[in-house]
Amino acid sequence: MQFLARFFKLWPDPMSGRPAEPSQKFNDDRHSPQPYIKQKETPMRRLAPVLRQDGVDTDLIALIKTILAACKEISFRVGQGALAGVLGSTLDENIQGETQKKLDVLANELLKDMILETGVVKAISSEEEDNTVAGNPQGRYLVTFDPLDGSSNTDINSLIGTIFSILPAQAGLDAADPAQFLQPGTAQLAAGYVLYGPSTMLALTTGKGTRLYTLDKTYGGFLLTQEEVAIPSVTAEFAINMSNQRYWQPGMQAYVDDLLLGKAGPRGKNFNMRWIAAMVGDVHRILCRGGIFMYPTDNKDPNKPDKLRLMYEANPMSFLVEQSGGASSTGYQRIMDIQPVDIHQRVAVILGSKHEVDSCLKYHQA
Ligand code: FDP
Repeated sequence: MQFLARFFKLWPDPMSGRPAEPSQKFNDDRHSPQPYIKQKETPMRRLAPVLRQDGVDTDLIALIKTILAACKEISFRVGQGALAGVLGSTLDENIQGETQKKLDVLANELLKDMILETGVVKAISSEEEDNTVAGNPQGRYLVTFDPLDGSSNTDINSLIGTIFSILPAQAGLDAADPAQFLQPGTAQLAAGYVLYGPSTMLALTTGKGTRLYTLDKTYGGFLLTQEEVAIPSVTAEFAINMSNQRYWQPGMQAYVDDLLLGKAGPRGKNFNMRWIAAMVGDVHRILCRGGIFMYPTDNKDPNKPDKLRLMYEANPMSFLVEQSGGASSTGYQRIMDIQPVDIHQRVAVILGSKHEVDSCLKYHQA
């Protein structure tokens, strides 16, 4: 009897459709340090009416829908896994000297072709393209994207995603000129990612908050499943590749040392750690329940002090995080204020729950 009572307490109430009461297990200090946040119930709505309500331009809506059409196809192929025959590496290397995955190539081709076909895009820039690719000289938009973030996760059937950022086209610059992309993150008109996980989800902002949508595979479109993302400002969860600790700058080493000391240290509370090794997965967790994500500067390879790319990783993620009440910095500067100098530029990234990001930044000032 006791077992049955416990079982039904965890099951959603069939009458109200409300989530079941959280079990104590999920609020355990060691496993889920976040307080249980009851999400506002969100009416199921399709993407286009939500964007129209936000006052988004018709051409921009059409462009976003095209990007998502490509992502739906990527989602389908990712979901097919080994059956799709697209896993494994090609023999090519991209500009960063990384071996391209077949899925990277495929996702890149799909996005590039479909975006350029819209006619509203002046040029695209992609992680997988050495140079920008010109589109319609009269196009009003520029799109920069990482077709498949977290690509080391592809062969292990783990989280991956597509990240995109839309900028205004610049008058007076040729469609083939990469300089038109060198705009700070504050110029972004829209940014988002599509996460290929157990469900396919879209996080999107056009500057009116961040919303989450879920791909309804029965009808083939994205439905609004969280109207307003709000990152809790306080957290006890951090994400960083700890194996690089000895290569970090002293400020970052001291900050993480204090997190690890937990209750016994100056922070006076225990922290939990998560690392998905795909920025898109780690940022998604932060949008859902808070936390801090860091990929700091290190001296492991003097030619590559920073890992993540400004234009198609750090900027769009910073836009989504700031629009959810979070913060995003290199440690010394707000990421979205950086004036880019190169389309494949790399930056240090510290983003997430506002108070925790502020705490981390204090160690950088010392
Ligand atoms: P990946 O190289 O697999 O594409 O984009 C860079 C990135 O993944 C991020 O998505 C991820 O957060 C990070 O690199 C993983 O870095 P580590 O290999 O150091 O774990």
